[in-house]
Amino acid sequence: PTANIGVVGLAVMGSNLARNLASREGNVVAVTNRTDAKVDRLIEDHPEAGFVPSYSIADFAASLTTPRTAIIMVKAGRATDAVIDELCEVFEPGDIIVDGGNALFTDTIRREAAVRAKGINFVGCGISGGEEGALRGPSLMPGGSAEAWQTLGPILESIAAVAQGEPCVTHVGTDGAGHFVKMVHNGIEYADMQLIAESYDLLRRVLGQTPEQAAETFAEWNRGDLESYLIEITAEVLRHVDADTGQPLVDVVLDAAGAKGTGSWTVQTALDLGVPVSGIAEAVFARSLSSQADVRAASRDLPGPASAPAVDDPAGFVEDVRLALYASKVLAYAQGFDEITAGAKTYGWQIDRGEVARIWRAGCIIRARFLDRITEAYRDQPELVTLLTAPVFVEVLEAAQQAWRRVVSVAVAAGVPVPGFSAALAHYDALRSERLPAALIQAQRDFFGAHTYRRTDREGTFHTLWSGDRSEIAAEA
Ligand code: 2AM
Repeated sequence: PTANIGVVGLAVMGSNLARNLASREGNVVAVTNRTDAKVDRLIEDHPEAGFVPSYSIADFAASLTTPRTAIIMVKAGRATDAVIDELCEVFEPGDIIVDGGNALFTDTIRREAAVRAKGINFVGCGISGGEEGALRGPSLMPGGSAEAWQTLGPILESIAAVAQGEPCVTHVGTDGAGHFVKMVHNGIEYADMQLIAESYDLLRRVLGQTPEQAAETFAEWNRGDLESYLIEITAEVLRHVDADTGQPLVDVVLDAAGAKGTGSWTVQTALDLGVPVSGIAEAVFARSLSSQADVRAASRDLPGPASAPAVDDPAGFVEDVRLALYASKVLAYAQGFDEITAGAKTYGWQIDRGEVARIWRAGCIIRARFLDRITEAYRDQPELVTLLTAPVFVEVLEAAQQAWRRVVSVAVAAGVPVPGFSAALAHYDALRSERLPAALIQAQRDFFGAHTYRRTDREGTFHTLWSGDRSEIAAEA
């Protein structure tokens, strides 16, 4: 055996990850794939990598030094289970199987338990950054045991993206913690993209900016607090002209957004955990709505406002939109971190949220200057209840909240949908409220279903005899 790390599954992501591994000092990389041709192709195209090829799982296992460490890069779902089963046949106790696919964290929890029962380590590892990230340095979110991290950690540190001298990888937590955090990362990505899209829509529909002018606005924003990969590529996309028609590309792309499901997982999981991630949910729903061609066609002639309100100070409005975007983004990230907090509690993970923000600073789609502030906020206050009250974000919200309200008001008056901005603002105002109308909802529930309520002034659980004399009785908790 000569290889210290192996990759099973040599489609684009797997090949790129294998090449990344091979390019780092000290790694010798074993590779295999169900279809032999992909192995041959990789070896042929990249002789410099010094790969150790195998054409069976048994030979692959034999080519690895112990503890054997293999990263599975196959299609999430049944293929992953099939490859895990094959590896378990030939691996020995103490060896390490890593799933680098986009697995649902509950699958990872199930697989980890099954593989651990055989004495083999199983690590679900979220990998973000797409094909380019896999090749040049992704953000890596491994779960699994501390024992597996001992061996795997240095290997993953060698290939991860680097932010301010630190590799974008940490041992997130046990079993499915890594895939859970990767899922939330993707949910936040949906929210971030939706908020940028709403900003763009306002610039065009309220101010009448051309895509080129909007590109300038985003490029300008990218020089300040909002500096991020997504803002940067937004400017590039908006500037791009379609070769066929000479039109801005954004005007010829069909306005129906696709999704691969990880955003939905984030929201479904949040519903199960009872965590309001309305910013992420609105982003997922906005994509669904965009793809409802029949409902949109049927609704096109519904009445809207007669005229859009005139904006007397266009530059002021642009700055308002920037602040609304920033504030909404703070809310969306706070919601994502709330979900991580709740997930950690429910599944028994010790997740250092500052570390999570730290490893998202490079390599992944949501990389941004902003994540430095989240990292620092959690470093200063590791037990922070909500990101919103970190001094750095209080300052942002203070500076932005009036502008945020103006933007939502103008959008509503103009009939331009801003589900992300307005959901974030509603969340913010609900959290600020001393009293919520939840009191009325509890009383209604008690009325029709005897669901009982608690009181602000006394301990205990109570029920009003709504269909009797309407006196109050103590109820069983
Ligand atoms: P293939 O090249 O033989 O199709 C992405 O599709 C990767 O997952 C490919 O490397 C593919 O192998 C692999 N894959 C898909 N289903 C698989 C399975 N059931 N067993 C092993 N590998 C599989």
